[in-house]
Amino acid sequence: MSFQLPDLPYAYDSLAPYMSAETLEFHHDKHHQAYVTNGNKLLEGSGLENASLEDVVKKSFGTNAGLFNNAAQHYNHIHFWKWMTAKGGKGTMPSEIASKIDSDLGGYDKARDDFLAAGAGQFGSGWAWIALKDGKLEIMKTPNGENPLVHGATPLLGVDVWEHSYYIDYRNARPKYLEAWFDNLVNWEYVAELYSKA
Ligand code: MN3
Repeated sequence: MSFQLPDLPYAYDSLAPYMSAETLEFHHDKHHQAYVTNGNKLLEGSGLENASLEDVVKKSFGTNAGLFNNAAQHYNHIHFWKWMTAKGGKGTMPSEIASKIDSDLGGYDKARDDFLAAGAGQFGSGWAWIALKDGKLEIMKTPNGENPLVHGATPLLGVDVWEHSYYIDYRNARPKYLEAWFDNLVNWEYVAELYSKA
């Protein structure tokens, strides 16, 4: 099954001022599109043409770096667009995921601190995550396109800390981007939906 670029689930200008239309135009139309285009070229002849995207990610990890990088970034970005919403943030968090964060991550404030620290502390390009592993939430960080799937975990929330995600709006100030993102854009209803399916 070939990869396809999904439409953004909102207008390009709807996440401003926290993420500009210009950032989303480059990030979605150019960067994500490139992962789709290159991933489809590398999928051909890989033996994984009929696998699900999750299986392509897991099976290419450590065996086919080119395909893995593009397929994993395709997977990460499909969710990244849905992990954001114009009316996001703590106020929209469903109670089930709130109590799971309380019991596993020491509450919202500590989870926020640890998630922001993971994002700021990821050297170079990568992602910070809240993932479910063995029934428990964990904060993780990964380099480049790597994600929790290849570490036996299910990603529930992830933030892109590649410079293309914040350089237009925040220049080099990655921590400012992370704070604005976490406090204003996180779509906790989508996190809760992924948790209920995990
Ligand atoms: Mn990106």
